[in-house]
This record gives sequence, structure tokens and C-alpha cells, in this order.
Amino acid sequence: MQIDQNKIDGYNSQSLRKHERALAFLQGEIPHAAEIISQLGEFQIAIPSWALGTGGTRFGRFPAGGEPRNLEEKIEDIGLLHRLNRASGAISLHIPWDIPEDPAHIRAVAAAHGLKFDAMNSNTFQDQPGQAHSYKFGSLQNVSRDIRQQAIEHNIEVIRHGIALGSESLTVWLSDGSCFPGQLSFRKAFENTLEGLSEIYAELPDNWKMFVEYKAFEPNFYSTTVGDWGQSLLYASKLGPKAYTLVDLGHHLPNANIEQIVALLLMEGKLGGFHFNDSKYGDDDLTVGSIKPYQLFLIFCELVDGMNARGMKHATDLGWMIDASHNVKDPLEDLLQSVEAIQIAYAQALLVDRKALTAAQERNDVVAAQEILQQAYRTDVRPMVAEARLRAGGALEPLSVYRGEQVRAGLIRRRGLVTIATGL
Ligand code: LRH
Ligand code: MN
Ligand code: MN
Repeated sequence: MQIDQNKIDGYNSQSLRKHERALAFLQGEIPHAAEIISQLGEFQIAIPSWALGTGGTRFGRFPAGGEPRNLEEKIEDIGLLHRLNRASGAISLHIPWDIPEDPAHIRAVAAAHGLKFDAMNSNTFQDQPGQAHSYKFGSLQNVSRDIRQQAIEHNIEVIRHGIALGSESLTVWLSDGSCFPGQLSFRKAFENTLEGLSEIYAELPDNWKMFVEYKAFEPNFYSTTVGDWGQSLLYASKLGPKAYTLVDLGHHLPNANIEQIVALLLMEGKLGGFHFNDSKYGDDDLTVGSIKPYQLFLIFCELVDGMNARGMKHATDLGWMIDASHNVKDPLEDLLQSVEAIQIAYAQALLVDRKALTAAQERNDVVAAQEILQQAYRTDVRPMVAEARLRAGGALEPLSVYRGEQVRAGLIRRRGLVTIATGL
């Protein structure tokens, strides 16, 4: 389903006056507005191939209809998002949920939509049909060498798929761990996992990165073998310079100070990427910015500050990905909201008066420091985000265009009401 440029321009012209007034006001208030708009224009967020259908929960799934039936249609959906917001220019694939049988073709389909392939995700947390060994008691941590070997080979296979698509990173998330005290030896589980990761690491091309994703709980509820940022950092440090920690916002214990984790990982040069989502309780995978937008802003403050301190390019030196699930919303609308929430937090972080903040910190002026952060957070930066989209040929109001064009109804007509997407 395509929305051509004339259509988008038509919608834009309806709200252009209002937009220009709001933007002019902001430009008057913010001396470096032009710079922020251009940084926003470069910033792209990868959409996961598993987030285009209704995820549901283990209690049920209520499909929205018109969901993509194959990888081509998933790419098509991301292409549509990118067309509207010009900020979703990449896709992150999960293998074997989305196996690119004909990589040259898949690459061409993605290129036609202006999309690149971000991190490849391996999957040793489910058993696949025809698989020789079960991951019931873990994959890389497993006491059985055969099972570990199977998991290693799967990851190497994922790297091969990624090379064929032009991806440059592998995300490894292991559900390995234990449900009961005494079930495993923490030390042996760690050593086995490290050994397996090293064998996978050895297969990475020179220009590739490996992201070690951690998670505190679920599906194992007593211990997780890559359970927190300390353990992930330990693996990444032992593996070598191509290995980094990946932070999924939903993978922490309640009230964890994620912004501090981000600051320290960046300081150590070991932060590799993000899985953005939001949560109230656990790994809820809700729309980014829907529950704790201030936390998201504080995380971006550390990202901007830490990346600047290391001379890193915001747009390209970290992997920016969404990892969300959709139970009650149209997945495409939800993703538009998530991307915008990330852009808003990024723009607000770029607004922070860093010099004044450092000065306030140096004189222990706690009140001033808080005022400086909140001055940025309470600024409505949406006109700058919209302007970045407008300049790139996108929609001033992506959701209005999506709804105005009745995209979901069109997808249902073409793909049917009951579609089963692969993945979660
Ligand atoms: C695990 C996780 C991981 C998986 C994805 C489907 O909770 O965050 O990134 O690959 O969900
Ligand atoms: Mn994740
Ligand atoms: Mn998760």
C-alpha cells in the first residue's frame, strides 16, 4: 500500500499555517533550533519485524486484520511508516521468524522502500520444528555440549543471513537461566555461555558488532544467565571490542535507574544499542513514552551527553531499535507513536543547557539543576520534530494521514481480516 507524495503534500498543506506559527515561536525561543531540526532529520529508528502484527499475550490475541503475511509485506508496512515519518528507515529481523529465503530479492524490496537492515536477532529461546535438541534447560548455558553447539550454529547461521542482507550487527538475547534454586551452577552456566558467545564472536565479520541483551526475569524466574547490565558488560568485556551491551528498557527490576546504567556503559565505550519500549510492571513492551516519558528524556540526556563526550555520532554509532508488542492498538499506529516519542525525547535532550547544568552541578545547586532539565522537558518540541519530517518529505501529522487514508481498511481488503503473522 503506497501513499504518494501528492497525498502527503495535500495533508501537509492543510496544517501548514498552524505548524509554521508554532515553529516560528520555538525558533524565537531556541537559538540552536536549526541544528536540532537537522539532527532530528538524521536520526533513524529501526522497526522490528516482529512488531507489525498484533502480539497479544499468552492469554489471547485479538488480530487487527490486514497484518503482514510474509517478510515482503512486513517490509512494505515499515516502508509505509518511513514514508510518513521519514524516521523509520531500518528493519531489525528475527530469525527464524523471518527467514530471508532469497536475500537479494529481500534486499531489493527493502531498498525500494529506502530501508536498511539493522541488527539481526537470533532465537534460541524456542524450539523449532525438526530441531534436534530442546532448549528447555537453556541454550548456550546448557550442560549438554550438543545443545550448546546447536545454539552456536544457529547464531552463526543468523550472521550469514545478516551478511547477505547488508546488516552489520547481531543481537543475542538468551532466555537461559533457572526457575528454582539449585537447578544450575551459576558459575558453569556463565562459563558455558561465555564459551559459546566466543565461538559466535569469532565468526563476526570485521565491521560487525555483537549486542549482548540482558533481562532480569522471564521466562526464567529465579536466575537469568545474562540478567543485568553488569553480567552483560562482563561478557562483552571478555569477548572483545566488537561486543557491546544492549539495553532493552523493559528488562530491569522495578525502579532501576536506567539513565545511570546508560551513562556508565557509554563512559566505558560498551553501550551498543537499544530496544525501546515502555512498561508499568515488567517487560510490558508498551508504546515508547506512554508510561514514563520523563525517564525516557533522562535516558536521552545521558545518551546525548555521553555520546558527545566520546565524539560519537548520534545517528549512527548506536543501534536504535524499537521492541514492542501490540495488544489493543493498531500496530502501525502504535509504532508511529513510539517513533515520535523517541524523537521528542531526543529533541528535548538536545535542548538542555549543558553549560548551565554543569555549572549548577559544580556549585551543588540542586534546584537549578532540576530547573534546567525540566525547562527542556517541559518545552513542546513537537513543531521541530514535525519540521524535520516535513523537510524530509514526510507528513506533518503522520497519524492523521494514516487514518485519513484508511490504511488499515485498505490492508484488510488486500490481505484479509484473519492473518497470522510469524513471530510473537
Ligand atoms: C526478550 C526480547 C528480546 C527478543 C524479543 C522478542 O524479552 O526483548 O529482544 O528478541 O523480546
Ligand atoms: Mn528486546
Ligand atoms: Mn523483552
